[in-house]
Amino acid sequence: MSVSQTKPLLKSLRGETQATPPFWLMRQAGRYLPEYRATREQAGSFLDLCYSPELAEEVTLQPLRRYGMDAAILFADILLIPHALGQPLSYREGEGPVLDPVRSAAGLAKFDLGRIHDTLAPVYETVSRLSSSIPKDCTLIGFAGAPWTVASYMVEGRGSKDYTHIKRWIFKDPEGFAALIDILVASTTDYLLRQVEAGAEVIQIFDTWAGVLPDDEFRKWSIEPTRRIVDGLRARYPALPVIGFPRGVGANIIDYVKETGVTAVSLDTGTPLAWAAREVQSLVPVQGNLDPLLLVEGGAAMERRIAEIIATFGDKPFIFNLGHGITPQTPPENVARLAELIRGK
Ligand code: 1CP
Repeated sequence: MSVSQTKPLLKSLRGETQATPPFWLMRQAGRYLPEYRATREQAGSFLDLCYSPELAEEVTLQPLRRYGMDAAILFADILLIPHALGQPLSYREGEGPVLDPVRSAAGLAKFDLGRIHDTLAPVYETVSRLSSSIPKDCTLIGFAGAPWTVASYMVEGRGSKDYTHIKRWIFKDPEGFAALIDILVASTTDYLLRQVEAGAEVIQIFDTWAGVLPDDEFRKWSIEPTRRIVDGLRARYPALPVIGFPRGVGANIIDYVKETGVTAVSLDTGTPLAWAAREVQSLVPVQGNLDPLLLVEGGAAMERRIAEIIATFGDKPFIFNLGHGITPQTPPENVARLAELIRGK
């Protein structure tokens, strides 16, 4: 049997139940690690870090050296696509990403689909380096944001609390907004195909802000664009495992799983465990869903919840993860404890 068929993460994604579930953590590389902060400083800006294959490879490997996760996730960001399309982007200390907002169909003309790979080439180089430098049982995950979530930053110009501009656009001018989604479906599909060509073994699609959509708009702006991307990937790579993360969508996660064609789904913090085991894990392998703030807090409360999550999902195909990304204030020793508990040590 080849190594790739025995990797624990790939086994779960193929539908195998394992005594010890594989684990990785969303945003596992990042500011909670001192060695990340050092490399980030060396790189200069955050974008410079994303576009420096050597340094992006290094920060991807950092959490693996400490905790031996079962997956490495490419170090990049979901906003590289708007950047590569030509939308000015910067990351400001303490403020997160800032973009020149686009708020009408007329603003889309400046986006140039033909040239995105000139900008994104260093990301493919990072993937290619990682595919030979990660440990042999570790699985390499490539990723992108789902069109809706990426569009939310492109339209709002930053992280938002109320999503006023993007929501008014879909209500006022759905055809115009669909043109933006079309650009994102095409560019994201291409971007992910190149990551797979370079060595990514699994793709995760982050729809972090899917839960902002009203129920009757969810299919059109989250499910459909994701389905088109999954179809585009499978046309070239029929067996490619794809993990979806439609955050905050409640019971609509069932339609998401049935209609997008994802291989597995990542559950957010609020998803009831027993409900998800019955209604979702009966359809596909699940990943999740420890509250990242419980990882910050640590101690008995964290240990209890980890045990509960494993007890609920562990008897079917399962990947342990957080319910959202790790936060910068996480004590590294709590991550070590989490790894110990999952591995049963
Ligand atoms: O060094 C720094 O100060 C920058 C912080 C940072 C990091 C470490 C940003 C800016 N992006 C990243 C890396 C990143 N982003 C990864 C790869 C690292 C890994 O997982 O180990 C991934 C997968 C992402 C994905 C991402 N970026 C998402 C989806 C996942 C999620 O957490 O919801 C989103 C929404 C973003 C946008 C973004 N980029 C950066 C920040 C601070 C944000 C969030 C802004 C907001 O809260 O709205």
